[in-house]
Amino acid sequence: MDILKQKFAAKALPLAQELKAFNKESGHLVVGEYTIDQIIGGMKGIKGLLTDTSALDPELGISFRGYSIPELREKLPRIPGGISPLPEGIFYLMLIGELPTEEDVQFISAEWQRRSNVPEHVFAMLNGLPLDTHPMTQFSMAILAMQNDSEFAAAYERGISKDTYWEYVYEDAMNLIARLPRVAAYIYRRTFHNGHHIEPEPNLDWAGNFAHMLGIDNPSFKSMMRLYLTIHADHEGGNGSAHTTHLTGSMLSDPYYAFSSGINSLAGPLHGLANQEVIGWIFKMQKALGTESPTEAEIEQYIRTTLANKQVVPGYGHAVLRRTDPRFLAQQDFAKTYFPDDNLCQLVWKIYNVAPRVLGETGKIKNPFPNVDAHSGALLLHYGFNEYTYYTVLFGVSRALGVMAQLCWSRVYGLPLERPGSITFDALKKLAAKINEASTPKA
Ligand code: HAX
Repeated sequence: MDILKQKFAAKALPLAQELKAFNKESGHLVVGEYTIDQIIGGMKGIKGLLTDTSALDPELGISFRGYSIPELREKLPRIPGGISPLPEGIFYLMLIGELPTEEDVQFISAEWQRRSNVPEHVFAMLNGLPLDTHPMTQFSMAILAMQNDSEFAAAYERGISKDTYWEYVYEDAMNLIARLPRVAAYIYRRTFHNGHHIEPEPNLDWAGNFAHMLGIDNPSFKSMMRLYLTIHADHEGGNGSAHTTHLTGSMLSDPYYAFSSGINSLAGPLHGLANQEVIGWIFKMQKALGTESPTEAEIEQYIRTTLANKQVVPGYGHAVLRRTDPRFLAQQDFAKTYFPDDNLCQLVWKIYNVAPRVLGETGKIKNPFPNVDAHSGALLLHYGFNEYTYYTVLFGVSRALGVMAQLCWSRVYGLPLERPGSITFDALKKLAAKINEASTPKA
């Protein structure tokens, strides 16, 4: 058993016992109530999932094991002389529940390098796909194509005790995360660079090696990628990609199946694909207005046109957040520090000056502030990374860190399959009538 796995076992096994005892003692306590609007409106606000890796506060934003993004930018280990945290560190924090040391992240970097070999058949499968296959489709298919390597599926087939599920899920999670940069870079190079692939560099960290294989071997880009892959890693358990991964995994589908389905959820324009949509929307706005640097008045007009056409302004709004996303602010801070004069970043900040007021005036958009996706494309474009239909794959590579750490916890906790109940419209109407009748004073 590797050292990280030993630490995880030492931390998680006693907590799994504690959770069982806690549920026995406190399982009957009522946590909250929900409304018909929540049933119809996507269960928002109903606390129905157990997730330890991160927590989301509507006002404060995401915290990972209690640490905010600004704290993590300061406290997580970096490469020597580096300016951004290493994603290895956030994975350690989510898995173990404590801040890692330099040695902890070095161990994970080395371990992911060791496990990073991608089977040839995955590349052959990708090469068989038309070049216009969306990068997210390619990504999801490549993850699924690795499923035949699942140690969990093989062990389950042999017959294993429930108590050991987590051990195999851990191995799959580590192998899967280790392979993703190679797979994702391969998709990028085959789709946009005539299949001129770049060999991995074994001495680099996970994000640095990914940047290298993408073909943007620039130290500042590598720093940006380390930050990018850290801040997109997790957003508590209820978001589309985390929830889908959890749900699929709860059926004891192995981590490859589970993560591939999570990626399919991330590919939706209301979720991760919004990072591609934002840049598409900005380019359309620049074209429609005939300028690369529209004024705030022109931006306002374009937002109003978007709304009048019954389309969303991508990068704005959130199902939980009610303030500017700290992940947006971290990216803005990076750009303001390292390339304050970048034209597109300045345009993103100008939109931020205008959009919250205009969206707020509609009276129906619950959160008129920007989310993570409003900024990320502008950072990438700064480095000439302009193939924006690829951007959601970057998000997906990062999201693996959170959902795989959580999957390890779900199996060690022995969480059962997720299976909420549903209700018909007819039954809901009858229920509402009964509640209304009971609350109407008798004449
Ligand atoms: N532009 C226009 N209309 C918006 C809007 C926006 N940015 N955000 C919300 N609305 C609309 C909704 O479509 C909804 O309209 P209807 O009542 O006509 O159906 C109404 O305002 C109320 O929505 P809400 O309760 O405020 O928001 P939801 O929880 O239903 O949806 C979304 C949250 C993020 C999906 C939504 O804000 C949206 O569509 N934003 C644009 C797409 C986007 O940026 N998605 C990425 C979100 C972050 C993420 O997951 N990243 O991966």
